[in-house]
Amino acid sequence: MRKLMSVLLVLVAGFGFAQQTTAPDFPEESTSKPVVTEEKPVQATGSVVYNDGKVDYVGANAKFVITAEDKGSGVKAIYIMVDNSLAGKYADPISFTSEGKHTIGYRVEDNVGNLSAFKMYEVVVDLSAPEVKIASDKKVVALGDALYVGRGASFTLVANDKYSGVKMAEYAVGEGAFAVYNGAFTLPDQNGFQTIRYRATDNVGNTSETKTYTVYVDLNAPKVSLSVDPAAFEKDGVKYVPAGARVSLEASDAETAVAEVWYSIDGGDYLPYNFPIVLSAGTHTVKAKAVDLVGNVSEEVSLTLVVDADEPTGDLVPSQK
Ligand SMILES: [Ca+2]
Ligand SMILES: [Ca+2]
Ligand SMILES: [Ca+2]
Repeated sequence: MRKLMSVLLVLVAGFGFAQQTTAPDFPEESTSKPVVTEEKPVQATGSVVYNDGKVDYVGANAKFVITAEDKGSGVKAIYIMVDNSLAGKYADPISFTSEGKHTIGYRVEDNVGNLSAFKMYEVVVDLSAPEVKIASDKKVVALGDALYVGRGASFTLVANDKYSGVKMAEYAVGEGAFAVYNGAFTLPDQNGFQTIRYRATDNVGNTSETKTYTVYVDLNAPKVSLSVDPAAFEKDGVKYVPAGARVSLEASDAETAVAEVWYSIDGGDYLPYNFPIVLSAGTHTVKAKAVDLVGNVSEEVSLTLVVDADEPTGDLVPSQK
């Protein structure tokens, strides 16, 4: 008993457990050792096992089986420590209920009292699926409950996993089947609501809930028009207006809204439009374009007017009749 107590003290000191009071046997190493079988004496079963080159990762329901052999007298017992607590003789497969890193220490005794070296097995239990997010390279605008994006937008998935790491992300467009995500993807060139479903799976097989992302693809630029008040008088294809006439720009967008309206006079720089434009006398060309909330730019429209500021003249000519 005295010997056993000193063994326990050594062990407790060795593993840094000062509060262990009722520890079971965990004998010291001795010569003429039994061996734990193979390179990996602790085998995980009941789950996908992923090794990142350093440590095993397992999913839910994993159990750990320890096997040992002895050439002479035969294996008497395998002594184990689970998560650094003495756990007595190994009998049934070991399991863990909490996520994160766990350890199984073990030592084998043969039937004549020889002990193997103490070995430690580390495993990370991963019970949670990756988090996955979707993003677009183009501006996505929220209007009411809906999201809108312009022509040519591409989408990326970003997945993160706490323990075993992301094995893959997948996505499906519309009613299509899931495909493995390999980089940015685009949606079909169809105006209207489109749906992307996406999910991610970690290296031990935890798959996230499938998320749905619905976005309105706005392929259409705003419509923009120019008008003048008072209305032009047209003669021989030329539009005449009086001095002080005001040129107005109107723009509308069927899907989202107009974000910006621009105008240019006589080929000058485009300027933001705020108020109706009053032109000086002579011939002028006003051009306009508009941009919707998701960046679609309209075609340019133009209006050429002659501002007739000259008062008419009249002579009274006596009639010969
Ligand atoms: Ca032996
Ligand atoms: Ca995970
Ligand atoms: Ca639009």
